[in-house]
Amino acid sequence: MAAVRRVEGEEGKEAISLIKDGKLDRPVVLVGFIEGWPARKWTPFSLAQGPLAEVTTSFRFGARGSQEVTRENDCFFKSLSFRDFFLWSQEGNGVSKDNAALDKITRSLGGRSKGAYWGYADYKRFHELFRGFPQNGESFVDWSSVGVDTTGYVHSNFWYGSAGSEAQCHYDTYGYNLVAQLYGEKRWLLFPPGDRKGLMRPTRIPYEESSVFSDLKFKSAGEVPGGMEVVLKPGEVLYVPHYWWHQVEALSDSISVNSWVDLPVPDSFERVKEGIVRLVACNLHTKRLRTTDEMAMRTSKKNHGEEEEEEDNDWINPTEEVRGLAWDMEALSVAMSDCHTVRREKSGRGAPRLLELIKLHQVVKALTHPRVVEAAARQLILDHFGPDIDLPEVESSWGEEAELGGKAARYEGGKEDGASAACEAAESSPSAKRPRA
Ligand SMILES: O=C(O)CCC(=O)C(=O)O
Ligand SMILES: [Fe+2]
Repeated sequence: MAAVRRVEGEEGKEAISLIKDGKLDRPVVLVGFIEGWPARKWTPFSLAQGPLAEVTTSFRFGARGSQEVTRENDCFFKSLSFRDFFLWSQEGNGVSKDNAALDKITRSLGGRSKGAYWGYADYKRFHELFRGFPQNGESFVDWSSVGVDTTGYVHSNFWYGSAGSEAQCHYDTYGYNLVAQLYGEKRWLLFPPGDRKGLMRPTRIPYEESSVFSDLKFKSAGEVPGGMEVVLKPGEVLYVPHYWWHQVEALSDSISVNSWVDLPVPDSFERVKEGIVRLVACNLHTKRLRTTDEMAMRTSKKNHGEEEEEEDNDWINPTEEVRGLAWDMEALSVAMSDCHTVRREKSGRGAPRLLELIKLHQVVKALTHPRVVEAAARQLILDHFGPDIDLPEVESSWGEEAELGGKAARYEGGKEDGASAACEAAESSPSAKRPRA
């Protein structure tokens, strides 16, 4: 198992310029670049007494030291002010003599105390927490010190948890990630992109936009070839390259801040993929599948005090908003259009694409393509019966070349199909309009 390299000074600057050029494909820790940040002085105490004292947000609580994966939907969620969370997290440290206040908070958490549980305000958008502060709190950090172009708006996220708080192994679909550790220490296990050896068990359940989870909890980075480990210390910035898996655990109370830096070309394709995943995860839902008769039956059973059958639809993370099919279709349409535009810009062929709403039949057509169905059927059978089941030869009869590269065959002799010709025409239309981004 390899340790993540720490670089500082000139070597650090070289790493930053490689990151900017998209040429660094290994995680690295940048040391000594954020000493000038106002946020560098943050402690749980200074935040809970200062800028965040009255700010209330949702904290999630999980059992400490669990050997099993703690999925977000296994956690207990509770809205608390940072002042109250801080008080809870300091139990036994002699910070407060106000035992009645602490008891009240612990009771509101169903008796969960800091000895047995961790609590975590994770993935909080700066602009939601630091309303009323200069630049919505962005003035506390300065990502330009690690090479980020801050001429446009840069989004930062805030993570504050008590010792033991953890993030299930996952990768983030968009951009590369810079993580500044401001207080306390966190242990990061990092694994290379993909899943060549079938060791990662990727899943979109629980569903959360842009997070691909692993169904596994890893004990060490050595469990996967190419795995790396680092304990991130205050003042250090971790670079997580695009698509790298990570599992994170706070070794003490911890505050960190991160920013995902866009990578326009891959991100635009990821957005289309995310659009499809959302469509399936949020609309193929038992509640939606139920017929009116079944609904009436359930209501009658409930009224007669009969036990409710367990709902098989708890895979949507509490942090996700279910918006409905029409919204999801529009989001997919926007993603498709942006994907086209970004690729045209890259190839120097200009002209943005007119936003054309994707039709449901197009999605059904894509998802029921024999190649896609074959892959889905394999996955379903494997997930359900385990790896010992005999499946047809892995080699698919739906060759990548024939299908994905079918462009060559279909466009032979400069003759394009109707749909493409229509979209070329649409591009030159002066009335191109785009709904909300
Ligand atoms: O610090 C954590 O708990 C997780 C952070 C993370 O997943 C990220 O920055 O992408
Ligand atoms: Fe992440």
